[in-house]
Amino acid sequence: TALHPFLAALPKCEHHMHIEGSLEPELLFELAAKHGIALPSPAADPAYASVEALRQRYEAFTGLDDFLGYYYVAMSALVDASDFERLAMAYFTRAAAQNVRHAEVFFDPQAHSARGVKLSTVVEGLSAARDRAERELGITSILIMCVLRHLPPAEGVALFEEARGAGYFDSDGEKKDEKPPVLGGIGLDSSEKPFPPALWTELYGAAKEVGVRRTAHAGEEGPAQYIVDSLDMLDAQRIDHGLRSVLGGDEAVTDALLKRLADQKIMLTLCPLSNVRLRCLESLADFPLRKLLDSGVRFSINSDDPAYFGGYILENYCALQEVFNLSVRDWEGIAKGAVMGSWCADRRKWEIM
Ligand code: ES4
Ligand code: ZN
Repeated sequence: TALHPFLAALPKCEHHMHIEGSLEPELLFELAAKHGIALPSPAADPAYASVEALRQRYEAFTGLDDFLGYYYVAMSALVDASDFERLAMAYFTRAAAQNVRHAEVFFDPQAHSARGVKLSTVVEGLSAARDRAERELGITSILIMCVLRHLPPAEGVALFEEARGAGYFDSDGEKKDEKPPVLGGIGLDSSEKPFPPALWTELYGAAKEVGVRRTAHAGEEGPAQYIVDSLDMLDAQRIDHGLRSVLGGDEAVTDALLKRLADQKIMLTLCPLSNVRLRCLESLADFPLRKLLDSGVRFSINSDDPAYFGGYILENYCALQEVFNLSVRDWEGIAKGAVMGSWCADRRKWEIM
């Protein structure tokens, strides 16, 4: 697009990307070889025959759960702290090259502990990358620990208590003597539909009680009511995706919800290329960008799982621009909203703008 250089140069913030979702097929095969980990045989699934075959399979996801199958298999190649550091540095390097100045990054500890990889190993690798990225690339970041909603709620609560007990959260009232805290919030991800927000009240109550910031995936495949419930029952301060709040469906729910999101400055972290690849949208033309802009709801545009969905943040910005042909002022407004909705310190926001 004609605006490509402008969109590339725009100082950007990203709030919705899963670091495990930035594992490119090349690094996946390399790390699997390093650790002698067997991926599914090409006889069982031809997608694992080569980097190219895997990439091609990623273009044919039938929905969220189909994608998640590949996502969880691929992360079996992440074993030691240096793997997580490499993974995250690869993302930060690509993000910084696209003028991302601040990134809020999800990770899924339960997908690793299920394979015997400890929370401390994951946190050690990711926080090393976080420190290096700030020093070497000038990109700041916040790590957000996600709980997998397809697992029992009690296991999510136990994970939260483990992280809190280790002093990992940067909330007020935490002990900050030994090592500096490294986690800036919690999130809720994985398979959405049969796992409603009501299951997660204890986890979110515990996080709120100790001042830990809270976001949650809602309204990706699930209904608009899940967004309402994430606000009412979980006191979520941000909504990941939230697509169903703007997409129509039950207008009695969505009209009131949009007004509430705008009034309370709840940010939606949207992921257009993800929505198309996971068939939440038939095509990008159905992405409700105009309605979002007109509604006054704060939102950001993000990559979700860039290695799987056809691009990083700039590819998401550019793909929207090709379809919607927005003005420079529209884009400046979107980028500014993303800065303002970030969880970094106010002084960092002024630096970025
Ligand atoms: C995810 Cl796109 C999406 N939705 C829900 N959970 C996820 N984990 C990684 N990507
Ligand atoms: Zn996501």
